[in-house]
Amino acid sequence: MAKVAIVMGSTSDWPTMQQAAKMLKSFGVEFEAKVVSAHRTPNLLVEFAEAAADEGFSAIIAGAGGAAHLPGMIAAHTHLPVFGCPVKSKALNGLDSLLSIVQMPKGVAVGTLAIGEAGAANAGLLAAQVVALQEERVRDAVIAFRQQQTETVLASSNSLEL
Ligand code: RP5
Repeated sequence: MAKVAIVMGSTSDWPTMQQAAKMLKSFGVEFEAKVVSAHRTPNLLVEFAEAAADEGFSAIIAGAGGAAHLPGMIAAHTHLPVFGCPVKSKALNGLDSLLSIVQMPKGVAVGTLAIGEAGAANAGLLAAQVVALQEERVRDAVIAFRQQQTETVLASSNSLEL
């Protein structure tokens, strides 16, 4: 069964990154979550990223805040798709995280999501869509989720009153 890795620079990123985990769980996608810091555990980063494909991961979600090198450094050590999540920082509200992740030079790709929880949730959704290419069960769950979401929005607009 395909699985997804969720890595983050610090345990302080977990409140944000657990949105990705919740999304994957809702689709029945197996995942592993762990702290891997580009700055504080650089050797673990290389070890993890180099082994990720052989470990059976289909995609990697990487979240970090501030000078957020983690997604780019992981992408440099694997051919797996990497989805980068900018975590809101205290000093600059995540704009620093976003710019650190999004401006990858040509040749090494990181798919960058929105700052904060919405981005992390969408990273989970994107990773599930990657898994859905191989697993019909997950594809059906993603389609059902999208249909349900559309129906909820359509129904909510019926309740608008002056
Ligand atoms: C980054 O530094 C982490 O991704 C986190 O967003 C930020 C702050 O980390 P802590 O000081 O809270 O551990 O590496």
